[in-house]
Amino acid sequence: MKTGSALEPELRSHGERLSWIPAGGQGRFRLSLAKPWLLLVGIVVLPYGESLKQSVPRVTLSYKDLVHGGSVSVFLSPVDGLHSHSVLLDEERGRLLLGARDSIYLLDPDNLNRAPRAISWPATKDRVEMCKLAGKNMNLECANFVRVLHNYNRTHVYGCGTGAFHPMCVFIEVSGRREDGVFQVLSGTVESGRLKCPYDPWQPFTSVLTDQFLYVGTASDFLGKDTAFTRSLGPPHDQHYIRTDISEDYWINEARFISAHPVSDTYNPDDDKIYFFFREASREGNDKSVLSRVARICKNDIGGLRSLTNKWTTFLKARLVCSIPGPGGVDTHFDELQDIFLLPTRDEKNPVVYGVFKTSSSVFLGSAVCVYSMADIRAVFNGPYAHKEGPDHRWVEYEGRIPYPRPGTCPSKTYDPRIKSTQDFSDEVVSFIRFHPLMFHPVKPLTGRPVFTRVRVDYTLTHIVVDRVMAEDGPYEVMFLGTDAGSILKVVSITQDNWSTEEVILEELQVFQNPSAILSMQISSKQQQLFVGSAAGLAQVSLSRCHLYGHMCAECCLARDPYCAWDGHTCSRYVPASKRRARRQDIKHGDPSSQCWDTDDRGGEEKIMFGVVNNSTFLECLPKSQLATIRWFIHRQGGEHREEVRPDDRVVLTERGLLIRSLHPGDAGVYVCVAQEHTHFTHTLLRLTLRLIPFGHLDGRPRLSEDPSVEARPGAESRQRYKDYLRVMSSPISSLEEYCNSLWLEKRPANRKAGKGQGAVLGAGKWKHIQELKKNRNRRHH
Ligand SMILES: *[C@@H]1O[C@H](CO)[C@@H](O)[C@H](O)[C@H]1NC(C)=O
Ligand SMILES: *[C@@H]1O[C@H](CO)[C@@H](O)[C@H](O)[C@H]1NC(C)=O
Ligand SMILES: *[C@@H]1O[C@H](CO)[C@@H](O)[C@H](O)[C@H]1NC(C)=O
Ligand SMILES: CC(=O)N[C@H]1CO[C@H](CO)[C@@H](O)[C@@H]1O
Repeated sequence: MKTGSALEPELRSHGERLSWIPAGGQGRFRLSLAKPWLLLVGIVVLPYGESLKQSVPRVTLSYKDLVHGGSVSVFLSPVDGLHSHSVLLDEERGRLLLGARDSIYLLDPDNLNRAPRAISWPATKDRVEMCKLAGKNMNLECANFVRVLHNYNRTHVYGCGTGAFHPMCVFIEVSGRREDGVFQVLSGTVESGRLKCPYDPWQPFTSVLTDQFLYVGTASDFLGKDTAFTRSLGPPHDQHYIRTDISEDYWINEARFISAHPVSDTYNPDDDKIYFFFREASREGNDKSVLSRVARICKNDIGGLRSLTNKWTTFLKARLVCSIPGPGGVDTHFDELQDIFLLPTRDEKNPVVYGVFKTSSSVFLGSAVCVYSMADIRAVFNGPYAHKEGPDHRWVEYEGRIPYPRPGTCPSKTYDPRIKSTQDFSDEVVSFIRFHPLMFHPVKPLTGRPVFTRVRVDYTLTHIVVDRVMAEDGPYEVMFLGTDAGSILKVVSITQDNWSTEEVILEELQVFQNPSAILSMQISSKQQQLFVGSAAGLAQVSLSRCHLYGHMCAECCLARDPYCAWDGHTCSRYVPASKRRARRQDIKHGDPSSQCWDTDDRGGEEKIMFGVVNNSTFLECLPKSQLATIRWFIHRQGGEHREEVRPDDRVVLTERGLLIRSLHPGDAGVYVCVAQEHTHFTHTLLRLTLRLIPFGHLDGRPRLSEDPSVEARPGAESRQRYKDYLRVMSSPISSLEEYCNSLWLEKRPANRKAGKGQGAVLGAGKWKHIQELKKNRNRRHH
């Protein structure tokens, strides 16, 4: 499918205004949001006219926020650029191996920076020279990027690296205690890594090691053209390569391998298979496109005789579709598979398959998550085969006779004593599979459409891991999605009683100080941690940080985070088994009025600010939740009632707070900032008392707040300034106690974000600023 560039409307920025821009001059209109977070949900029109509700992350946490919240720690390499390409997490042995550039690290998964150990494994000087001569990049390509790390047996790990465009593999001995046990590369075991590891460190590829056999999907040459799915290693008596057939038109063409997983299909171990996922170039007549695939081979496939010697004889593949249905059967397709995660279920034969895809169009950028069942995948492999007359023909349904045993079936003595191995297959079966490896039907997502989509954002989703979390109202699958911009989205898809689903982005996390594309991601449900690799390093992030949602039951409830519940005192990790009652949580509706007693609206941070008549002032109020809408109320000095602040030329509502351009004496009063979320639920974030100083009174006086360091120095001078300051106020604070009290109120950690930079200077020269008492504090008065 091609996305229609003619239909693409321009995205234009109109400040904070929403504007309607004609789409492609076809009389359709589309909502353009320069600041999409102003709405709870942005509406996006897909290439074929379907509109899509797109949610906004409820909470966005910067790297600094996460560090302050004790939620992230990062392992950075002692030398430049770690390139965390491969992570081998071994929870049982309490260790984490990290494959990086020219080295392998042995880390403590509980604390990445506790006594890390490293072994150096560079490419040879000759190889680096040749790589440079071939025109490759010295820093990013001509080194040994370790991309394969698997446990081989109790004492040995098998690893491969790109070896400066000359892949190599080796056994690594890891035994004894992590701190002082054996950790060494066995240089006597170095061997060629061709067909086991890519040449190009940036090319997608996959590998899995099971029963001492290594299965790899990779490019097998320097140019990365020939791609194959192979098996190698194995017990000493059984070592030879098996690979996919080279016929590109039928088997595998310019594949980018994404993942591979051993899965049992039945209780008979002879039926055990390796399922693997990739995208590849597909030629249908003259159209060339990229399509995503699920494929499989039998674990007991030893290759055929004659035409498929040392080639798989049980290889089958099917298309994996992830699309949004559109009007008239024209769907919006997400064709390029980026990552796969298998979420285990109680039945190990039936894990849930999560896939991340992106669009192929360079105009319509978008990513989606689709979910598949193993039952649907097996049904497609049991269905009709596809048939192609020749290289220039299209695939159609095969309607001829199917040989026995059905091609793709694993040999098993249990089923037919005459067929003990794949070498017992008849020529008919072997030649059938050579030309009919593709199934006619595609595999469609469970719900008929993606469970999550992100379109028209300036990043794509590239990685996924999923955790199943037990909450008060049932189990939830929480997705952690890595992006090429270095952020992580934590998403939950919630199914309502009427079967409609709602996608909620609980958090958007910046896990690195200098964001760059995420290269690897691993989850440890046991440790409640996520390991995220990038070119910069390896980050360890907790799956939840309930305390950051706020102090109130309502804030905890509104968060709708299945990991968190209100325990009567704080928002904390929800443990389903715990006997503690009065755990308050409502993931399905996020409705505090059904869960919380503290919903009466008397809370909120309190502050005092001073403004100068005829000058501008800025009252900052940032909700923790980006889904909240803010309303301002004022109780004027001497006024009877509180009224809602109405914006006009002088009073501007911005997304960070209220800007009053030229203060009138009548502007004095108590300003109340109220957040509204979940349709009706409101709570007060801030009560700000604005007092006014008549213009001109400060002239000729010392400038009190220009240099806080001077003010902080205790001494007679600053005390004098403080007294001066009190004197010039039109409504001076009556006592020192009151002054101190107001400072104390300002410093309360009630709302960290709202407290940050309050009274912030707006474009310094442009708006002359309020002299704020806060900066004028003098510790000696406390
Ligand atoms: C593990 O494999 C290595 C490499 O083949 C071998 O040298 C070693 O003896 C094996 N160890 C055990 C415990 O089997
Ligand atoms: C299902 O219920 C939700 C609220 O619980 C509502 O917003 C939605 O419109 C309903 N969907 C359908 C198809 O009735
Ligand atoms: C504020 O400005 C207005 C006109 O711009 C002027 O008439 C008034 O005197 C000023 N008020 C003060 C207190 O300076
Ligand atoms: C007291 C005070 O801050 N006055 C300022 C008000 O704004 C004008 C210009 O915008 C400044 O010149 C004053 O110093």
